[in-house]
Amino acid sequence: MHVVIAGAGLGGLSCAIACRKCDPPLKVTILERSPEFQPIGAGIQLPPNATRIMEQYGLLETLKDVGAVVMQNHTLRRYSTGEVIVNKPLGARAKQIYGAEWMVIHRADYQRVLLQHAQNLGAEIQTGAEVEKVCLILKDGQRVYGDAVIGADGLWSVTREHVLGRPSPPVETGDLAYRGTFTRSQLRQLNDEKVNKLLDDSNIQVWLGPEKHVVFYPVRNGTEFNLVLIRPDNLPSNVRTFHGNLEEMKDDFEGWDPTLRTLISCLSSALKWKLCHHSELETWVKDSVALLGDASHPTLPYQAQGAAMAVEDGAVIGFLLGRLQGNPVLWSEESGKDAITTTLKLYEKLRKQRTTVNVLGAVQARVFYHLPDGSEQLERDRLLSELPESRWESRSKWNWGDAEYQQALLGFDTLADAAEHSHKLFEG
Ligand SMILES: Cc1cc2nc3c(=O)[nH]c(=O)nc-3n(C[C@H](O)[C@H](O)[C@H](O)COP(=O)(O)OP(=O)(O)OC[C@H]3O[C@@H](n4cnc5c(N)ncnc54)[C@H](O)[C@@H]3O)c2cc1C
Ligand SMILES: *[C@@H]1O[C@H](CO)[C@@H](O)[C@H](O)[C@H]1NC(C)=O
Ligand SMILES: *[C@@H]1O[C@H](CO)[C@@H](O)[C@H](O)[C@H]1NC(C)=O
Ligand SMILES: CC(=O)N[C@H]1CO[C@H](CO)[C@@H](O)[C@@H]1O
Repeated sequence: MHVVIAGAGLGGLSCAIACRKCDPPLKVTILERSPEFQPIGAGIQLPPNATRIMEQYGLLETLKDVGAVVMQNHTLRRYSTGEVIVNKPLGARAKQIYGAEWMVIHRADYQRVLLQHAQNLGAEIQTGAEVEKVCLILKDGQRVYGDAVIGADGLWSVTREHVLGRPSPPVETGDLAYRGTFTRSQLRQLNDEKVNKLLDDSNIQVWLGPEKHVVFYPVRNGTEFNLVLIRPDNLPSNVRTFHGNLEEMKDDFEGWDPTLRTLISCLSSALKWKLCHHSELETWVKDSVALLGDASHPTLPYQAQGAAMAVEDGAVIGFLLGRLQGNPVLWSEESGKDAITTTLKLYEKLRKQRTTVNVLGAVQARVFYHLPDGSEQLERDRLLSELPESRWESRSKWNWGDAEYQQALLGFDTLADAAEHSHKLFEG
């Protein structure tokens, strides 16, 4: 079976690895628009169920070798003082409860590791190959054939248009993100005791304020740090990314924790990203074409699940297509088309409900993160500060603090789920 994947982002590469890991492996061709892989992006989080997939790919140690850092706590702070509202322990607890650690990494390092692994396993990658129409014809006129085509071409997917039969651009959320990084030595030079403390903790630090929040964590084994500032969108609607204006950023966060303001002053550049998402698409699959990742369910990044969901999607597709290829009754090159559609429809069914919960959860997280000062905010901070540091087994009005919600989000075994639900299809 030949699988053609449009897009060598995190989701597309995960899909390629899963397809090559099947026994026997599927033939995989990845078409990537960019002429070369550039170290684009900043920090990205790998919550437990993404690290779990990486463990199944045998890549956990490799990721650590290129600088992934295990997070010990998720710390929420009050924007104006930096005072800790609550500290949710991750570290050994994440491993114990969700079966895997919570890590952070630079996106470029993550992509490089997945790319290398996909290539080592025999996936073929064509760069400078921009998919224009799904049949598949490349911009330079070349035609590519595949038994299955996976649209892993991200937020502004063209395969999405093919699947839906009409344009369906992502929807502006009203928020934007500034993203920048600095080196440890840059921050050390500040000689600021509070900044040094932040550098020494392996924590995801979040400052919560009205309409805005800020996230800070290490990448590249703590030699660099990632800062994300979220605020109401003020980019024109046709602009997706733009150079951040450092003066504007300082003004935006006037009155916030002086330590945070010190960090912002230390940035030498930042990119401004419009944050888009999509309410549930009516379908992800048309004939032998399926969407994954940001092409099918772009989300606000407030639960750190965008890349995790993409990686999980890819793993499930590879698993299911591998099962199909291994079933001589269902699959033959001449008669397999319908079976591919049925298999991809099963993928859609398995993944759609879960990713919808995440997209909506991220919208709820926005409300939670951005409460204006006042009684509701005081109530939030009080409820959070009462959560028991070590146990975290209780319910909460807010998903972030709700043990049951977090278990459903992070403790879900998507591959076991796929194995269970594909049994009927493949074993009859
Ligand atoms: C450059 C970049 C930087 C990012 N940085 C961060 C970050 O720092 N932190 C964070 O949390 N999230 C970041 N994200 C978003 C996060 O990576 C996504 O939520 C997640 O990776 C979804 O994965 P995906 O594979 O669906 O899409 P993406 O990772 O967006 O990958 C899509 C891929 O498809 C390629 N492509 C697009 N159109 C075509 C076409 N027509 N033909 C062929 N190829 C095409 C793109 O070049 C890209 O390689 C970034 C995304 C991108 C593209
Ligand atoms: C990461 O940094 C620590 C020190 O902070 C060091 O002991 C370790 O060897 C480093 N790991 C890698 C893979 O470079
Ligand atoms: C981080 O979490 C660990 C346990 O996971 C705890 O012992 C430690 O005190 C926490 N540190 C900080 C700085 O929050
Ligand atoms: C897909 C995946 O790896 N899921 C894991 C999520 O976490 C649970 C533990 O709660 C594991 O059992 C799953 O394997």
